[in-house]
Amino acid sequence: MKIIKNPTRNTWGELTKRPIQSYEAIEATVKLIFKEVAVKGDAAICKYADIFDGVRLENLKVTEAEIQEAVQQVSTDLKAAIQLAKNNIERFHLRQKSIPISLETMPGVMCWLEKKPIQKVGLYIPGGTAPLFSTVLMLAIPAQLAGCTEIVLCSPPDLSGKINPAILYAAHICGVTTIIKSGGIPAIAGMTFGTETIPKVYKIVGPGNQFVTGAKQFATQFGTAIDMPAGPSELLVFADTTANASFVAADLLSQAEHGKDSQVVLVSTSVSLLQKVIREIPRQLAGLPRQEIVKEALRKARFIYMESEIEALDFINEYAPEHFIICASNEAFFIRGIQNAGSVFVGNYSPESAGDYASGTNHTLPTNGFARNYSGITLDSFQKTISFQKLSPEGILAIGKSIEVMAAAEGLEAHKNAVTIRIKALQNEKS
Ligand code: HSO
Ligand code: ZN
Repeated sequence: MKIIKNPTRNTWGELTKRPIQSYEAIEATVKLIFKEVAVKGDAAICKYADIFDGVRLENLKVTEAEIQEAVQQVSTDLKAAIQLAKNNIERFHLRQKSIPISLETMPGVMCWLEKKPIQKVGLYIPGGTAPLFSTVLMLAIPAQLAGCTEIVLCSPPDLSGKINPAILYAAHICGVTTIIKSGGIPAIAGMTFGTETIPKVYKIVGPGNQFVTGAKQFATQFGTAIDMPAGPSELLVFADTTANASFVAADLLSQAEHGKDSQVVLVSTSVSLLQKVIREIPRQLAGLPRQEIVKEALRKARFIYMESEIEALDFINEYAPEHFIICASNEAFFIRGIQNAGSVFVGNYSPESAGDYASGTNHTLPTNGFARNYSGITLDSFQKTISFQKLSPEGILAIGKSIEVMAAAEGLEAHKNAVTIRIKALQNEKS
């Protein structure tokens, strides 16, 4: 773990690159599985559960009995913790309900917007080494608050054909309507086309590996919306001498334990802080169970010294981190200046874990530089905005002439006529 000092701007492109695989490598597999699921439905889903998850499924859809069994299995402690997190996430996402917007742009011309839920949504919860039931909360809570009527959840089963009880419990208390034992490309294909058991959805959200991400991107060709092109999780910390090196090391490790492909970056205006963190990491690492994963992820870690805060901020905006922790005396400068980040954690007592689980913000966030042009999940991710208008006779008379002139200038006579016919009718009524 070496310190990169004052990297020149022409090296930033390389320094901000993420360690990810290209879509081309998996494209053929994605296409093949989509085709099979479209034609054979459940049979294809079960075939791939056998191949990828090593399990012969008796039932694709989780039964009520399985849910009740899971409810029994989750400890009282965990239920209470989930409840606290759920309350905060619910309250913060409920606050995101926007005030209705309406405006009479001219006398008699009333315009307004209404938000409507995306009726059918699909939530993807990855399998793998950590059962991410917290992600169920992050997706299902806003979906339910938005008013989605069909909330489908897909997650891969384990070798005994079961989904982790905490995932089932979280889905159960957050209003998920159908839980399907399917993961990876087949699950995304299933929700895209619909099968005998899997409902077809209009939008698919949630994290996943490169296969899931590739499949989600492919799904858009069939009219399914997706949240964002997700990639491996990442964290960038800016820390100066006011930061606590042990806290910073702990945060970097918390991100690194997600997966071998996770990336952590520390940017600092203090060489001594960087050195302290680098010394602290192995100490804390020694006590962690997921050492192999962390060590591999740390190989791609970056420790960067920047002389100036302005340069540091420019670099951070170019990197566009999924998570950005600010531990600096001049925190207001970074809060004001950050343009590209998924979620920002301010001060020494705001670990990423707070947002990952329980503070109330969402942890489904843009990675791989997509924080430049995408937002994380919010209530809006589960709704559309419909515009409305109502014109009175006074209104059509007020803007009619302009519409006629514009329509004529575009050579669209029928458009013009739709107005002229009304104006004439109103004039006839008067006379
Ligand atoms: N850091 C992950 C979310 C997560 N962490 C779930 C723990 N559980 C992506 O924001
Ligand atoms: Zn995390």
